[in-house]
Amino acid sequence: MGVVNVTPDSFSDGGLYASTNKAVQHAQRLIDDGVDILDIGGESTRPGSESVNEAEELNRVIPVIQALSDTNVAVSIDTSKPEVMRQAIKAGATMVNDVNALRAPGAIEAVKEECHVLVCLMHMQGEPRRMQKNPQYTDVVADVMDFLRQRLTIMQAAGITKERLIIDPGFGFGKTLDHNLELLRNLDRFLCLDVPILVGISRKSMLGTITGNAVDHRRYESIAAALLAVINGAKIIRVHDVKATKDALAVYVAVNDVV
Ligand code: 7PJ
Repeated sequence: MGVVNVTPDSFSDGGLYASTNKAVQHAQRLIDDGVDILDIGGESTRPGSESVNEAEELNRVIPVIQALSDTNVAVSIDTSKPEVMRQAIKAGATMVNDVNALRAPGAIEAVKEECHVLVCLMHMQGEPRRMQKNPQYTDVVADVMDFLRQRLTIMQAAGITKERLIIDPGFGFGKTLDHNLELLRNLDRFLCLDVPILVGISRKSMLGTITGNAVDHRRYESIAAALLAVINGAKIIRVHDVKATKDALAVYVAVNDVV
């Protein structure tokens, strides 16, 4: 899965049209690099970030999804807002990636009748603005597991079948470095939930804490983390550097003769 952020560049006055174009061009580059899923996001969920209103988020992501709807890669919408989910699906998205695990009122209803749409349920403690203030767990693996198990049960009770569901422990979302490492080390324990595991660690601050590198210089540590996640059971890896990650994982696939 390749990350496509649609956020206006505050340093240029190109406006929305320019940011749409830039995002589509970036997506095209990821397609050339061999991406399987494009994850389109119009609201930053980085620690400390403020939320974006619905109209603005729609203005950012819908034109990009429309422009990508006739390519042959899957399009995922990274949002927590039900109306954004609905319109993104109408525009051609076949996956909803929600860092809030469909907890917003109306979110389950927005996706449940769309039988062809996959849903990624991510664990997050708190909300982006304050989540890194003082994250606490009794046992991070058990706590995240309980949350995801509960969400999976709620989804299936609402009529969203298991084949449509994906889980994600949510690296960096209300977690210290130790919490993140504990989750990565024990990722295989989530296999018992019997749905594919998605992992997003690419360029995250947990990697910067380990290496001391700034966000735009975390390629090698991102690839190492991606490889560890795959070895420990992840099926989908959300990354910025698609080509580099694919090349690294090709060695793993060759050695293990898996697909
Ligand atoms: C994730 C995400 C992640 C899923 C972001 C960033 C923060 N969606 N969206 N998993 N992270 N499913 O990329 O630094 O880890 S935004």
